[in-house]
Amino acid sequence: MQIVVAGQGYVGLPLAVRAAEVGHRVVGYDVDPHRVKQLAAGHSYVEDVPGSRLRAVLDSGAYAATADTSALAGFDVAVITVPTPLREGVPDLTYIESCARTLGEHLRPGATVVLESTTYPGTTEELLVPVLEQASGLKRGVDFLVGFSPERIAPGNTRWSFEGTPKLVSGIDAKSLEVITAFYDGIFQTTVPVSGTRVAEMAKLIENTFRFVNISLVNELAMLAKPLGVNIWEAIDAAATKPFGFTRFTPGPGVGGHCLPVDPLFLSWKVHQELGVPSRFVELAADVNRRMPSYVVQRLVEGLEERGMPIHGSRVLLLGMTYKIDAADLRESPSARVAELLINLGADVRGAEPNLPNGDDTNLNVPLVDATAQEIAASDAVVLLMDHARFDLAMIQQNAPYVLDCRNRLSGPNVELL
Ligand code: SAJ
Repeated sequence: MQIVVAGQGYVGLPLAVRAAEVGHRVVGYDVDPHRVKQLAAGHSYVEDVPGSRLRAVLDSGAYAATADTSALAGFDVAVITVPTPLREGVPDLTYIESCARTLGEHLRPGATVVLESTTYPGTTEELLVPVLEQASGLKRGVDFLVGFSPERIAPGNTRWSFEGTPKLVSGIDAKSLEVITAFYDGIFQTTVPVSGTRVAEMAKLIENTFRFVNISLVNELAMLAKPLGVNIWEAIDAAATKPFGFTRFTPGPGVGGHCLPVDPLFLSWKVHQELGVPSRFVELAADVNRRMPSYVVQRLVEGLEERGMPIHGSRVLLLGMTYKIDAADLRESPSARVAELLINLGADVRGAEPNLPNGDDTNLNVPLVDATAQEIAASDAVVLLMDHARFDLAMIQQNAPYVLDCRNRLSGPNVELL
């Protein structure tokens, strides 16, 4: 079939390439001409899509990247994978709206549109469908089909492949569900049809709110365990021996990325808008997770003071500036917040991030250095924020005068655990 995937980011590009690999003719549409140029040249900027796979579907002619809307004509299925950011706590659906308008102008009878962007329950039927009808003059369910299917991209997750991750599918009516299920059956090993788009929209928010709240739980317990004289890491490991009814999460310097700090707030915003009541779990979890960078800094200040050093003027090396272990993504990184707080206290802060070659245009607020033995030995304190596989942990442990370990990877007289 003729497929359009609108938005060629970390969600859209893997879907577009996979759809091309299974035999569809795919147009990867993006409004960013720089991205389109990179894709057309066979350069993948998505870590889970190797350049070799992109070039293979380009060379076969099964995939083409474009910013030209005329290339959207005649699609059988269009999938919307555009960003849905929060702006001061309010969901910004303008990308969905403008994309729907563009697709609507090319919508023809018999075609199908699927929304994958994470959003609050009701978006598909209250926003997407009316815009498609208005732009096309066609009628939902009669002339065209619509549904929602949340993305479950897990950047860097080697255990679950893109096509091996079960895919929730939904439609505004039975025919939409049938066609959308058949489309995704050709791409994913397992599809899971649900009764309506609101269920699918809500399921996605439940998935990430579950993580967000449970990470905040262990973060709060980490802050409470230390004054209670309990090693939270050992206690969590012990709890994790329970073979049922427990999911293991670990404390850290905060919750970053483009999913977890954002998705749950879509839910709390919608609940507040529609029902006028707070989502207390989400708001409390956000508060606890937002406090973790300050807690890391507080522990570092205390650790340096115990060693007779004021934070002001101390040389601090932060290990791991990206938001997630072994990821090359800085979005909402708690490490950047830790750096900002330390700079405000007058510390001399450097960062080591092996997943971003030094000198990368990262807009980071600290200079990037290599985590060499010399650099580590010359620091007054080292903070292990992300235990990237590229770090030589033994060397760090041997050379650091004092390490605040936020990942429970080191041990020794010079090491303190978060
Ligand atoms: N984090 C903790 N403690 C934990 C787990 C995570 O502090 O126990 C922190 C991480 O350091 C990071 C943040 O939370 O800063 C988010 O981590 P994440 O493992 O949830 O990774 P993400 O943000 O890439 O989440 C994505 C999500 N995928 C989708 O939304 C489709 C999430 O649902 C996946 O579970 C996750 O990938 C994954 O498992 O890789």
